Amino acid sequence: MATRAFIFDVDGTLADTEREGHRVAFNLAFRDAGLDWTWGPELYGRLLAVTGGRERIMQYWQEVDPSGASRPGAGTRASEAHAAKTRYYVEMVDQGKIELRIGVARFIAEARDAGARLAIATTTSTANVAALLRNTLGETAPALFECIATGDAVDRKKPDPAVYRWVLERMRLRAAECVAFEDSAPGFAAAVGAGVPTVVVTNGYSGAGPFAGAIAVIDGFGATGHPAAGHALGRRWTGLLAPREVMDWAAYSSTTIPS
Ligand code: XBP
Ligand code: MG
Repeated sequence: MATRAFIFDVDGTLADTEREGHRVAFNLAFRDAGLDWTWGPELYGRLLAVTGGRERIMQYWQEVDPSGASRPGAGTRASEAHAAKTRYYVEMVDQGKIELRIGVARFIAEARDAGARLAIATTTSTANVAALLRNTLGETAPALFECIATGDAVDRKKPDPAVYRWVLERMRLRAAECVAFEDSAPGFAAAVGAGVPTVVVTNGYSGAGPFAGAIAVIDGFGATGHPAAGHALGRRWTGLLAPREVMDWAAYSSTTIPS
């Protein structure tokens, strides 16, 4: 089936937001809340297995102080810390501290030229996505995406496929008519769980997967002077990722990936 749309994850895929963005914002919020917690890069990498910032806070709280985490009011405190974290994160993005990954803007422009419909499926909040898009791709950037599905839109976050199903429903597309771009094991599980053929674009936090069934696992989108590399359809691949090439990969792999 021909690819008609590309669905992008945000955190870790469009931009390396986690280590120097979300993590730093969490720590600032903890300080303000009088919580004696500091999430270093390695600990944060482990906590990324829990998707959603508020959920991540509660998971950590349960680990380090189970009785405190079970006390009345703990949930409200976590929500308040998470809201403060969002304010810090948006401030950092507004200050231009987070850039898109190399080659993302090029790929998006080429995808539009190729006639692909574009969407976003992310765990993070609408506020965070809006800030990132307007500060990197410009004020009109949200209009590039026909559908922006965030963690606020669904009851169950990734690795649950709900956010992808939401996008497919809104766009009236079948899973096999789309290709998703994800950077993490929970994100990959969400996309594949909805039957969407997926390209994994790894970063420092991606780990080894499992990414079984991905149509490609590559380390970036690639730009002139910065070729990406990895595997596609089981073969080594290097270069600048092109939308047409991704569409070809998806067509070729459609016989092996269930949809
Ligand atoms: C990203 C996340 C998010 C961010 C924080 O997952 O798990 O929780 O780390 O966002 P994905 P919030 O890239 O798979 O969508 O604090 O706004 O929840
Ligand atoms: Mg991600």
